[in-house]
Amino acid sequence: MSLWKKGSAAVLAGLLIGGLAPEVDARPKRGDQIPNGSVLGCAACHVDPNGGGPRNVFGQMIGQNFLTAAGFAGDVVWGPELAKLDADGDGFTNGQELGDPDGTWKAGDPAPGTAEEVTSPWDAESRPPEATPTAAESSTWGKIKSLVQRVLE
Ligand SMILES: [Ca+2]
Repeated sequence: MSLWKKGSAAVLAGLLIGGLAPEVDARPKRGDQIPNGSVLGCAACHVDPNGGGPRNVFGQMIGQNFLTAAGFAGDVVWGPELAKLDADGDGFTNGQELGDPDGTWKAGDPAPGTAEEVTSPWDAESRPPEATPTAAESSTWGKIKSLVQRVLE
């Protein structure tokens, strides 16, 4: 192995050990910085469910505007502002999908809602279930009323 190759290998090893490894170790903390983050794991923000690599639309939203600092040292700023946005455009806010519609949950608080109700804020096909219609809404009169409302909108 030439001196150049040895040097390159050493630099590469240094990058892998010193540069990338801490990043991989450090970021799982962010799962504890969004409500029900433990339900979704790294997939909450990353395309790869094991974490690292490209971010999904929710992760991009956080990376662009809701970190305390750039890079892996930054913490997620969860609150009303991020909760009211709809990263995947499915009509449900990030907060509704994560069980904290008002964005009042704080890191360290018990997870809001139930794990079964958590949906993916990066996936427009994953949405909270529609509210079950009441008996009145299911009646013929209720259906007519809802049709009229849709026409008027
Ligand atoms: Ca969704």
